[in-house]
Amino acid sequence: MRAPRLSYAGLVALAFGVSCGLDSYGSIPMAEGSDGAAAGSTGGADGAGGASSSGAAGNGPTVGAGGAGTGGTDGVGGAGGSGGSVGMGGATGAGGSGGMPEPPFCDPTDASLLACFRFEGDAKDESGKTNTVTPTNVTFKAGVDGQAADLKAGSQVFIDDAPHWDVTEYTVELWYYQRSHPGTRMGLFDSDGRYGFFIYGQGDLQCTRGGAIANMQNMPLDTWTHAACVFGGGKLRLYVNGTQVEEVDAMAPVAGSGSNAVGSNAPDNDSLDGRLDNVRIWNVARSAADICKAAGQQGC
Ligand SMILES: [Ca+2]
Ligand SMILES: [Ca+2]
Repeated sequence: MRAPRLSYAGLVALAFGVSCGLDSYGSIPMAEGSDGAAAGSTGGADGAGGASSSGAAGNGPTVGAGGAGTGGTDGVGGAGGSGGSVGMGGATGAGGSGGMPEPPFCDPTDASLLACFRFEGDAKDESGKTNTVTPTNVTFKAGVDGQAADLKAGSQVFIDDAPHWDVTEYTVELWYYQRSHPGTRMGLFDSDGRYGFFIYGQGDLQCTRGGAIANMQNMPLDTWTHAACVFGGGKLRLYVNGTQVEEVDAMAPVAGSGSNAVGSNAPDNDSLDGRLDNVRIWNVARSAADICKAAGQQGC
């Protein structure tokens, strides 16, 4: 993009036209002042138009540069320097238009997304799949991203079984906050008979698939942690805060008839004492870079 060039006369006109304003230019015995103010008005309008149209279309910097060029050209073309100056304002506006929009956190057009909960005051599944969801003893409190589901003994977000829960790969990713250690275990997510994501003992975070376990011990209480279980290609992986901490061999889940639960075992018991936020379950093995980004890390 090329910035408009202002003549010296234009700059003078700009100074008068802008600093004096319409109310006062009439008192200045210079015709240029009057011309500058009029031309500036035209240039300004064109510049703003360029920025506005490119921003609304969301076409990014390329079209944005076109908008700036139009504003600048009109400004220079005007008799007054103030036109060119305001034209540059159009260029600034176009720069802010940004690129292609990011998909939403819960993208209902993503066929691999089986369930998605943001817990913004409700336990609504926003995956676009047909899931029957039944929350029990769940309230909503501060989370890592807006609100979170707050759970305690007897709490769960139950999801009925459906054919799409029979998978050969999967990813469960979420933020959790644990308030106390379990008597036996606490469920983060369980797809009954297929796979699970639990906390045992004194903060022993476990991805379970059949007899295989990928785990990390001594996880802290009262701390928000991003955690993910990923299964694909015969490997079960646990990620903590976007970094893989263990990988073990495992067999793929077999088709079954199990129900699912967020925040407890399925079908019941072993509830989490704590909070969950931004829970997503997929029928694919998400990449290390995907998990790293979901955890909010840089340089993934
Ligand atoms: Ca949330
Ligand atoms: Ca179970």
